[in-house]
Amino acid sequence: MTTTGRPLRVAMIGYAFMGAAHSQAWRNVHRFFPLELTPEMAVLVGRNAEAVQQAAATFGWAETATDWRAVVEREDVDLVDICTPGDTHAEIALAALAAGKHVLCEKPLANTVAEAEEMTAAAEQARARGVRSMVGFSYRRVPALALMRQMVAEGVVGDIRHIRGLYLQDWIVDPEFPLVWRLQKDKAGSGALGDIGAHILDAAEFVTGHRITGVAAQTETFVKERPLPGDAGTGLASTGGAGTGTVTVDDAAVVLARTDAGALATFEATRFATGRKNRIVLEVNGSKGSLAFNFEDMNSLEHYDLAAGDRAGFTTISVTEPTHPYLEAWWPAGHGLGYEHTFVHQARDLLAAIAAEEDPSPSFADGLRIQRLLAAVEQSAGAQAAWQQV
Ligand code: SOE
Repeated sequence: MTTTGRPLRVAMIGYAFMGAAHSQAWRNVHRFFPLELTPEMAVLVGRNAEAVQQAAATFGWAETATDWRAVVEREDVDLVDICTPGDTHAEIALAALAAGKHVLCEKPLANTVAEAEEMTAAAEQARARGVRSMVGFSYRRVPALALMRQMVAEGVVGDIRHIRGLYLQDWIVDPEFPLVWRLQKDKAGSGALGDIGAHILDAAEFVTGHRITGVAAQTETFVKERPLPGDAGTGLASTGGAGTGTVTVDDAAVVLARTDAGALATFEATRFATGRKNRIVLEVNGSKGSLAFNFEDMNSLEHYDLAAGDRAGFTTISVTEPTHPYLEAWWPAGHGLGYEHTFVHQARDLLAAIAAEEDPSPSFADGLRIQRLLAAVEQSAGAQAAWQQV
């Protein structure tokens, strides 16, 4: 489907993994979903002129720039898409909102609660002028997780007793993996906790409608010194023998939590789950049954219905029907979607909200909630308050 909607000119800042995923979304969203607004990939911004020009040619951006401050002020830019490390989210979002630009900001919203509060206040002032903003918790847009949320809201599992969330990766198990920006607190804000723990905390609240009211946590940094990247820390794997540096973030976080609706929850976010590449599990156990999602089988959702008595068992719902969230735009039943489709769905929901003059979800205020949870986890882990030595 090719729409001829009103143009919405996008400037994207940053062009690494998230830049690639967001570019794919801007290229395709209006060719699969009927939209009043058609995104134009106007400007790609990066510090290195030659590298950003190469990325723009690869991803399909019309123009490049190296000064984001000038770009966010341009009259011919309508939306700023922030795909940079967390240490620049606040300054870019604040400038873009002040310039009247809609903003999509990657997760976590910021590196600190204070920054997230400032961004949320600015977003709420901007919305009074019709300026919209969203934070990029993209996993909410996996059809199976959106269906899980619908089924919980319908009461399918009854009262939720347990919420169990895992986000398992293993990309830094090798101690020789260099000290990239995600391992530096001043750039990333935290480690596995903010990078992938934020996703599973958000997904748990999104799916259940519960709000986490308290946490007790432990974090660990297993490898404390790493080779410095050979390219001044921009993140590429080559070390070039430039010496070593101290890892200043967590490698793993484990969290106990309680929710405002009486559930007991556990969350694990780690980059040391050897063999688990991007395993995201969310399971809820309730008084009427259970629902379980595993991103490694992202087009399926498991459902256990207590009412089935001695015929009960976890059944597998194939979340590929056109009646399932987002699926009407894609392939016939059984063909399935991938990680990249969640970003197309995110762009669709953002563009639809802007066109309808509504507030996109998740909002910066939702991002601030998660930022406060991250801070509480770090505070608990640091205080060791609830931990009884054995
Ligand atoms: C790295 O852990 C990462 O790229 C995260 O930053 C993304 O949010 C996640 O979707 C995939 O893994």
